[in-house]
Amino acid sequence: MKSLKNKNIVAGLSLTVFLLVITVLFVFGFNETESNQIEGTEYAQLTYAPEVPQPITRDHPSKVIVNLETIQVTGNLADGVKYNFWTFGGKVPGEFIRVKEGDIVEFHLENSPLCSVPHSIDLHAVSGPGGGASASQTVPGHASVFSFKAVNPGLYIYHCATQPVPMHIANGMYGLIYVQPKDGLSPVDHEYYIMQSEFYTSGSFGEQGLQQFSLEKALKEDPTYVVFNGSVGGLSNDNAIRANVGETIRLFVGNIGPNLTSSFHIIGVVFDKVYLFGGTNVTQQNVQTVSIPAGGAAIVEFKVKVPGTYAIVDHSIFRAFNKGAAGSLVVTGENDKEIFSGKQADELFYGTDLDKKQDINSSSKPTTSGNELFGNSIEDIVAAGKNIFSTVCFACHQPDGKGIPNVFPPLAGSDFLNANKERAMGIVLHGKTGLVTVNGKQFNNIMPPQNLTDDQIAEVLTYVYHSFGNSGKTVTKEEVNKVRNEKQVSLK
Ligand code: HEC
Ligand SMILES: [Cu+2]
Repeated sequence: MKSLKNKNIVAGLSLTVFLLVITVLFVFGFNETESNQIEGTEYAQLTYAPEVPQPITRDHPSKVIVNLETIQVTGNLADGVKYNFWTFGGKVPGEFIRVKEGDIVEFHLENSPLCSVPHSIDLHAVSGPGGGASASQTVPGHASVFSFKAVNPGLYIYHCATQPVPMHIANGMYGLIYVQPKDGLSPVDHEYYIMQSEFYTSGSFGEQGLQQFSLEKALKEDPTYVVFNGSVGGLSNDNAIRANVGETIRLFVGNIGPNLTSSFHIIGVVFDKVYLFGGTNVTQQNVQTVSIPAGGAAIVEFKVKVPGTYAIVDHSIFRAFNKGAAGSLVVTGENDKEIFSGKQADELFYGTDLDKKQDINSSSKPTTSGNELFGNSIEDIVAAGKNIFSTVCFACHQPDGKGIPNVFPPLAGSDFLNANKERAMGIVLHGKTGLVTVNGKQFNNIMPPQNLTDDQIAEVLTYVYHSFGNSGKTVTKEEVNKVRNEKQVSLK
């Protein structure tokens, strides 16, 4: 009797515990698996830089099919500079892939029958050996399929992982995949895709024609080109990103390298929020420059406040001015003079301590002039001018006189220069701003007045006219002196 009663109690108790466990499982466990349940199948939207696929609005994970084709194409690395790019989707950088945290991604890597070598993909968003590399090795004319779960949200690089891997990467095989966090990100007015990368070419910067990959330069980590979105100008003019005053912008920025770390910066913009390394936390607010490692990414957000063209650069600044790492953000709309006044005055300034100033000047000015080191023959004048050119002018107009597309006009074969020698003297004497058209290309930049003597200006211009395929004119110091005085008279 007693034992029977005990048995009943035990049975009753276990039933209660059982029901409790079921309830707990139901309330917490089952509900949770419901919101994580894969529902439906869809094709990923893919976009070319600088576009980013629309935010994903569904509130559940799905099976997402990605079709990405590897294909080799010959394209422009810079004006007149050709390169045989190896690509994901036909362009550099490869197409932007957007999926959502928890999605099952069914990846189809299709290697074009026109390719000469096998390709594959390593997605940094994948948890698994090689990031998909061995599962996706694909010979030309084949397609490989593998699946992965987008477990970790964030912004990730993808790249080819076929031997020799560095060469496949250096030839253009990379892009970005964004695994949108479950809860999404705050809405913004524009999202854009920017990828920084390096090219190592057999010829020097700007050398025309088809360029070969240079293993030697790649090993020295000495790129010929550092570019945004695949080429010099890949993020400028028609390829620039755009917004209106008052709008918010989110940039998904990748840096594949293959060697260098990027010091990503927009001149005249402070990043309101930075998701460093492309992770999911806002790691800092109010940031000027973001460091992006090779094979890494970052997300930056900011609001544009006044109109104008903003230069997007790698602040390792020689890369921006001399290797192509410059793009633009064009902002249109109403000005706000309180945020930024623009130039309010340009007044004469005579210096605070004239003696000191002269000292500084004389030590920084080129010391060579026809009177000192050289004689008076045309060869001597040209030689003296060459010295001045390679101390002063070369920094902007480049040692070969070809300038930099969109930034510094060429002196080599310049129709503008050759047309009018007095005008050229005036420019070296007084500087030049505003629009100028040289050989059909427009420039709108600033050349500061060059603090040179009449002798030196005569020499450097004679050198320039006798070099770089120019018209062979000679400029004398008397002519320069005349232009100098005319200008002074006309100023009064
Ligand atoms: C700090 C950079 C810089 C330096 C240094 C410089 N220039 Fe320029 N130069 C420019 C820019 C920028 C322009 C175009 C200005 C514009 O857009 O209005 C220009 C324009 C010119 C032009 C007219 C356009 C053309 O291509 O024919 C001449 C000629 C010229 N420079 C000669 C020289 C000479 C000679 C020197 C050296 C004594 C020199 N510059 C030094 C930046 C520079
Ligand atoms: Cu490849």
